[in-house]
Amino acid sequence: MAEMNRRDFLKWSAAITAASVVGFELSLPENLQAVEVDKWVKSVCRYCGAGCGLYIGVKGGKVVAVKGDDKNWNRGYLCVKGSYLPKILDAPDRLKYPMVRDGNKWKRISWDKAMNLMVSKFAEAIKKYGPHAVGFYGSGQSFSEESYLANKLYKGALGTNNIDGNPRLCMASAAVGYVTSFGKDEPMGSYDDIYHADCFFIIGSNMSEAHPVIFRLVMEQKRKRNVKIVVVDPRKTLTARNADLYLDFVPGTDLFILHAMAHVIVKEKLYNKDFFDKHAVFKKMGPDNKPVNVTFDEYVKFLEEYTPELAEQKSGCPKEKIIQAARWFATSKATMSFWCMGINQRTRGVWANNLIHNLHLLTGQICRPGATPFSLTGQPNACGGIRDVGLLSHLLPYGRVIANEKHRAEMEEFWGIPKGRIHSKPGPTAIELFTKFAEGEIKCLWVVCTNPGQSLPNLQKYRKGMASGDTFLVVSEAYHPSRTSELADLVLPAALWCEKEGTYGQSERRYQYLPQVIKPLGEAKSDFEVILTFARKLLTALGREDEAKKLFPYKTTEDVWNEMRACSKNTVYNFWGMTRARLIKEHGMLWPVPTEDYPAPGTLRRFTAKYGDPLVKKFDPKAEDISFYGNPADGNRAIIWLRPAVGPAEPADKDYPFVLTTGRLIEHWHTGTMTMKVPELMRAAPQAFVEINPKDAQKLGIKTGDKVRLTSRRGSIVLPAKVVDIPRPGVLFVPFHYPEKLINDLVTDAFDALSKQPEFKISAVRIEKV
Ligand SMILES: Nc1nc2c(c(=O)[nH]1)N[C@H]1C(S)=C(S)[C@@H](COP(=O)(O)OP(=O)(O)OC[C@H]3O[C@@H](n4cnc5c(=O)[nH]c(N)nc54)[C@H](O)[C@@H]3O)O[C@H]1N2
Ligand SMILES: Nc1nc2c(c(=O)[nH]1)N[C@H]1C(S)=C(S)[C@@H](COP(=O)(O)OP(=O)(O)OC[C@H]3O[C@@H](n4cnc5c(=O)[nH]c(N)nc54)[C@H](O)[C@@H]3O)O[C@H]1N2
Ligand code: SF4
Ligand SMILES: [Mo]
Repeated sequence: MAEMNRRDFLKWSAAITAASVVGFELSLPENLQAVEVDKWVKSVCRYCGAGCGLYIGVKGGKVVAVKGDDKNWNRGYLCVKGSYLPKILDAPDRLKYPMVRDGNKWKRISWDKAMNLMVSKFAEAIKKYGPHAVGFYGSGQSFSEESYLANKLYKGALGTNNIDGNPRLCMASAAVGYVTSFGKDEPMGSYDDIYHADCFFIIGSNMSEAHPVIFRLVMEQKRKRNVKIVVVDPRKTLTARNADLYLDFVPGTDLFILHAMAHVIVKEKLYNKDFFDKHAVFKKMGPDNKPVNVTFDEYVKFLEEYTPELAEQKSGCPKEKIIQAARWFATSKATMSFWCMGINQRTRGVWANNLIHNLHLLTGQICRPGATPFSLTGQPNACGGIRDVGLLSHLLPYGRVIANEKHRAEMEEFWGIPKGRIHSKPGPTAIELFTKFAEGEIKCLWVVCTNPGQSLPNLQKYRKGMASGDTFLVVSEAYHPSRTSELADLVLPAALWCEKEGTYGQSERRYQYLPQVIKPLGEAKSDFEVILTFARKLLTALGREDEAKKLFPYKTTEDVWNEMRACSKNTVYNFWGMTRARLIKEHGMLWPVPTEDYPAPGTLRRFTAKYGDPLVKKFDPKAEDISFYGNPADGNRAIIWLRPAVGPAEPADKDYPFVLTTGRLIEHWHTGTMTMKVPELMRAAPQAFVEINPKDAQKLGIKTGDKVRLTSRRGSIVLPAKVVDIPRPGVLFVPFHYPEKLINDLVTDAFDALSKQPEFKISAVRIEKV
């Protein structure tokens, strides 16, 4: 393992991909094979939203190994990151004690002093300026119970919606996409569909590196059955290399491709009229920015101009490929789409999501085994802990929204707080929250389980705000210094993953329980304990001791879990039947699970009574089978949207002739705080680089290893070049993992008007040799 270079490593870790393609199985390196342990404890990987089940091997009070759970959906497979999880726990820079800033130095303080300082700062700001003077920035990696508590404290107790999280950078467009197309969030299908689909349409997702175990299951099907894989991506990634049909194009132009596919489907009459007549309506935005219904004929007319020829001209993708993709999509027995940040991190991210849903609704490739639009979730708990719990500034728990008076009243009653307590205006989203903090409108901000000092776009603007001496920044972190904690006034040591307990909700509506397996390192505490203590102390400091007791009476995370179950009960998210005891026993359960005796694993397919959704009859008693009951306003139908094709905010131009796109490598997790503590992963992917196509490199006289400078309208950076036939000509790729090379200094903070998700995938840059 030690001698592996990145190529060997990829080959191996993509046991994954390669194994299924070339037909051999690769085993894990020797040092990862099961070692001797005192016990194995069932849990879940803490990295990606795939949510692989695993067992944690404990010996002498230490975590010494993990192995895949063969009874869970991942059937015992883990990717490299998951396999090396034990090594993140006792890295030398783990934060063991609360630390307070003392000029340019850090001073250790006691938990009592830390909490008192934090409480006094927050209470003072609230007393002086009102509740909107404080804020919270959370994470799709926190446990659901932690996020639920923070949400209740801010929205329910303090009465401010100044609470958002990193899923705004990640899943917001997917969430708003589901809501606008189907009335409610979350995928309707499940991983089980992989076993039934015979066409996989993968767009804007590098599954082989970012969701390797899911991709492995897909590749397995390819080896066993006659399935087709279509990949749409401006980079010829490992995922694309495994496609039967690969569509490459200029970043930001894929709305034209999706429209052209619909155009072909309509022109060749490959649609399913029975299906959309019964289950969909067509809509466009009217002149006053209100949606209006239109007919199928109007939709056909709208599509007329979006010919494959136009798409080729705009995107650079040959029209024959677009036509072929459309035919396979429509005529396969069952088509399953996967997409991720190539679609979501866009100024037209919601529209792009809608266009994918359109294709499924137009062809009836939905709500039966194998046919489903499946948005891949980034973080392990972006679904359960953020989208479902409602920890975004416009949301309330379980499908309720701030803007809806009835929803606010429901939550006020449920939480037992005065009517009108929940503020009626949606709060600031990630970028807006940090803008308000930079401008001093928010005086105190608490960042938990995320590293915005590295992961926000147009970074220097927001880093300056975080560093400002006039405001108070608290960061709950497991490691210190991180690119955020270095800017903080107070840092609180966080227990990691298996040092605490809680629940994750993952890509396919799958909830899983993660037990505490070992004691936290040093004086680290679970975020749950810290948020709960802070909530009580802050309310007390505000003279509201009674409310502190009444709203935050919990002793354990299970108490909170039970409140969450009750909160979901009469909603389309109903998971009342997922008791803690059941989650401990089962290998994940998929909501809806309405009753405690509802059989595990729960609901594999939503919106179809025939394939087992127990809520169809409740919400739409007259439905025979399919009902999009999340959208009663349109008669329980889904919406096919007429969304014009619009390009990115900052396309390449004369001054900045290249498109910079950013993203992930299989070895590293986001800002690297965890995976960069694993020597094996570090050796395989030791440093930042910029990928450039050989044709561009030749023109510019750039060779692999040469130092090049990238410059955008916002900043510049020097990186070693890697000349490789992955990005198409005109495209440069830089991973955002490396803390010493902040690529986000260059990235635009333009965001989608509907989801407020930034366009991390497209910034114009120029490149020169230095
Ligand atoms: N190894 C690893 N795995 C991870 C993570 C990690 O940090 N490391 N993070 C997790 C998280 S939170 C997330 S959100 C996911 C992200 O998972 P992915 O979205 O799959 O990963 P990315 O590398 O961000 O980008 C995906 C692809 O979008 C393509 N792309 C760029 N521009 C465009 C465009 O205009 N249109 C289209 N259609 N595609 C475009 C890129 O070329 C890239 O291949 O990964 C999760 N899994
Ligand atoms: N250029 C570019 N930028 C991007 C993206 C991109 O594709 N390109 N993708 C965006 C996306 S999709 C995402 S999801 C974000 C991710 O960005 P971040 O959320 O900022 O990145 P992470 O490294 O996951 O940060 C999690 C932090 O929490 C700490 N931590 C781990 N466990 C715990 C815990 O239990 N408690 C506490 N308190 N802390 C803990 C980790 O050490 C780490 O510092 O980045 C976004 N930024
Ligand atoms: S695929 Fe995702 S959940 Fe599974 S082991 Fe890898 S990082 Fe963990
Ligand atoms: Mo993400």
